[in-house]
Amino acid sequence: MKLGLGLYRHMLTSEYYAFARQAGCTHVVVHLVDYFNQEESPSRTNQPIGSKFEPWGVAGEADKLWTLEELKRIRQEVAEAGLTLAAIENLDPAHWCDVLLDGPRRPQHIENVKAIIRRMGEAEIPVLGYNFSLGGVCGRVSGPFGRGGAITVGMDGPVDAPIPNGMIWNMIYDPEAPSGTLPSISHEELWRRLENFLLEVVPVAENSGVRLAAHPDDPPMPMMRQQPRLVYQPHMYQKLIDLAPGDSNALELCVGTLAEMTEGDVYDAVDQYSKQKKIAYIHLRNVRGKVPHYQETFIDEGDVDMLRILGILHRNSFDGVIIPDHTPQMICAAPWHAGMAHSLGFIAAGLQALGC
Ligand SMILES: [Mn+2]
Repeated sequence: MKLGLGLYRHMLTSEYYAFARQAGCTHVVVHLVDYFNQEESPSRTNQPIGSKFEPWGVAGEADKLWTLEELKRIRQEVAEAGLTLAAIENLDPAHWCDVLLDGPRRPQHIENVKAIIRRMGEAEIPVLGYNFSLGGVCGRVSGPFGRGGAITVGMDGPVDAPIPNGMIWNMIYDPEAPSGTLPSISHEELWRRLENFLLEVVPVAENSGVRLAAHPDDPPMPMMRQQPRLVYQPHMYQKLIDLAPGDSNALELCVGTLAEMTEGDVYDAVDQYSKQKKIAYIHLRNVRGKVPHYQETFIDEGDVDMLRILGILHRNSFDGVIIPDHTPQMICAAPWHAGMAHSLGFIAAGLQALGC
């Protein structure tokens, strides 16, 4: 198994790459969507939270896809820092919102995703993480929920306020949208949209040598903001896998999100999907409680025995990248760095104990 660090767009600098190396990472996962473009600079060091009703920020430009040159440059800069670029995490809503919405520009947006995948293949970036969700990562609260009062995020009850027009996946893709809200759809309709997406895009990914890696819904509620959620129980990941054959239809397995789910068992789920070689990479974070009331914690204080998770992955010969996902903010001059260094040190020790 390989130790990695997830970096937001504004963190794609030599300083952050050096930090990853110093913490023992060999790999990085990068975000090219800028979730923080409406926030003041201090909060850019945290995970994007927004608030219960406010979005993360404004999506990118609809007609400006990530270019081959840009992708190659990032991969090269990461390599020059002594690291390997393992994945890009998340598509920009500006590029594929009508795939999620089944909107009028869907054919163009499917072509956008295919173009990004082909360019990633050419740039030798092997994994694209995505989150097929209308509501996105929404409705969370933050507070001193971590050990010692460390600021972290959680959920404190369902959020049913509908999604305003012009917003998808908790970002604004059309600031000029008329007032009003997105009509609710059924779970069946959402799964139909996913199936059509996979059937069109997975073959392109196969040909490009890129794996698509699905993140489960975070928070894993059946409904959020009056819209259905896709993968909100562990067994629903199997349904996603079975929709489209091929090695490229894979998972961005988030242990924290699985632990927040109300059914199943997080150890069984990790065993089930790692045995099938369906995990492209892993988000490893801990949590206390389950939806609709849970809190993210330090990696060594939540409900999940992380060493047991690593043991299961090792037994099933998982050889991919593990990143911390999020961590609580530690009280010091560099809260994000301290939280990540703590989590990375814990994971590194776990891997060393297993002989990885
Ligand atoms: Mn995650």
